[in-house]
Amino acid sequence: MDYVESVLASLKAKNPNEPEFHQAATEILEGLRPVVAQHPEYERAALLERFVEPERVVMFRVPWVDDGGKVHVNKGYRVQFNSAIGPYKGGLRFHPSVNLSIIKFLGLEQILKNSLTGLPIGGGKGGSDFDPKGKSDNEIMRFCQSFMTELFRHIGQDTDVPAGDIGVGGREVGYLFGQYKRICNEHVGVLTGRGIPYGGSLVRTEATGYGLVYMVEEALKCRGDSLEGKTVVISGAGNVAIYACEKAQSLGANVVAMYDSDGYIYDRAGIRLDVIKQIKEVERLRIKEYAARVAGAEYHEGCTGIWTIPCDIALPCATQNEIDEASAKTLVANGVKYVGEGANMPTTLEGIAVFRAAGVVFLPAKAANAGGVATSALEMAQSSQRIFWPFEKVDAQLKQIMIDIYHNMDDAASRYNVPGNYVAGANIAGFEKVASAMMAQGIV
Ligand code: NDP
Ligand code: 2IT
Repeated sequence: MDYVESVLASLKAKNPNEPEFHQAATEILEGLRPVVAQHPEYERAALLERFVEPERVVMFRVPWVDDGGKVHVNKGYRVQFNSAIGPYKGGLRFHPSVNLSIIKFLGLEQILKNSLTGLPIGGGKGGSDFDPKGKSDNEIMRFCQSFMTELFRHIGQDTDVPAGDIGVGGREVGYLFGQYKRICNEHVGVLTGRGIPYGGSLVRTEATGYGLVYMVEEALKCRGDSLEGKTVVISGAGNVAIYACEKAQSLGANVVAMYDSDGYIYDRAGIRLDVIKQIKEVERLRIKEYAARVAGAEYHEGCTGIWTIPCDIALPCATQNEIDEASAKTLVANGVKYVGEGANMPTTLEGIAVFRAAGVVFLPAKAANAGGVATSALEMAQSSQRIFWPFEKVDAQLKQIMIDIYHNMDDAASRYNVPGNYVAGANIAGFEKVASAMMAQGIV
């Protein structure tokens, strides 16, 4: 058993029933094998064992009262995974599927993603099994207030800075920030994704989706191609999906399909994003509504059918494991050339193997969706300087960061003799900085 295998075996034995965490750790550590081989000192320092063990895990009760006066109890989590290169940074996810395994996989990914941005942010993630769907504004507010009434003692602008993720957008960040400020009496950048009037950054709303498309654009450009005229399928209809669609369309692509967790819409004429925004951002309805409002659009129940639609570029932007081996094979058979992961770990390990074998340009999540957290770090910079940058300045920085990440992972893959393997390249490029910071800081 080599070092990587023994760390993975021990991780699985010590953390049973955490399949998503095992999956993320396997993908990461397998890619780091050549780095570990060049650095025998890492094994003596138990660097990988420390890397996969969170510095701190906080789990708490979140009681709240619904509009009818009934009390509910949810689980709250914050995993403070790694602070070697900066304060813990990462989103909060509110979704009924949330458990410790999911928060730990997201936190582990976040360490390397945040390192790839080139900005000084460590890795963390949190959330709750609370389901925001169908809740009134007041219920959402009371839940957020209760969640923050415990979380506040664990976070801080120089300690841990949460943000949004699935089920946590501008509205939720607003309620969370209001309660933090009320308890701590501090108006500081303790959360990112805040509204513009109270310290948010322009472009943060668009950043993950825009950043994803900036990276796809760079990958195309390096191969003498562009987005112009390309057929694109995007899964999800939330924050990441909507702004990926907006940027892809503005660069000349034809986005033909999107979904929510009930089913997908297929509109050969090109998605009407104004209609999607109205349905999803304003009215908070189901995507099915799109077919009722746009002539010629089809609605199909269920999600996986979206991957049977022929496309040049697939952008999974909903959730983990949405593209399995079978869907990957269908995409390849239908001629997909590029896959850019907007969601975190949307492709299974078997699906990634299919894309690699077929020579698909595969841009892994921790690189491709890093634009969101990168812009969060730009929000932190503005908050601490108490200044406010214009849209164009933040957008230009975001674009440059995405281009740099692309070339850093491409270079790392080549340096370690796996050219074009961006899964390994992103893991290596992200890990190098974290590893040297951890080694320099001693056994902590
Ligand atoms: P949103 O809550 O805004 O949107 C999520 C979308 O995905 C919704 O359309 C939702 O459908 C769908 N979805 C969620 N869970 C499932 C599921 N189990 N099956 C099918 N569809 C599902 O979240 P975001 O857009 O912010 O996040 C999407 C992904 O991007 C996540 O993986 C997140 O971790 C990742 N990400 C987000 C960043 C950000 O800045 N927001 C940054 C980097 C990554 P429905 O409404 O029906 O549930
Ligand atoms: O997965 C992610 O990178 C996010 N949800 C964004 C985290 C952040 O701190 O902006």
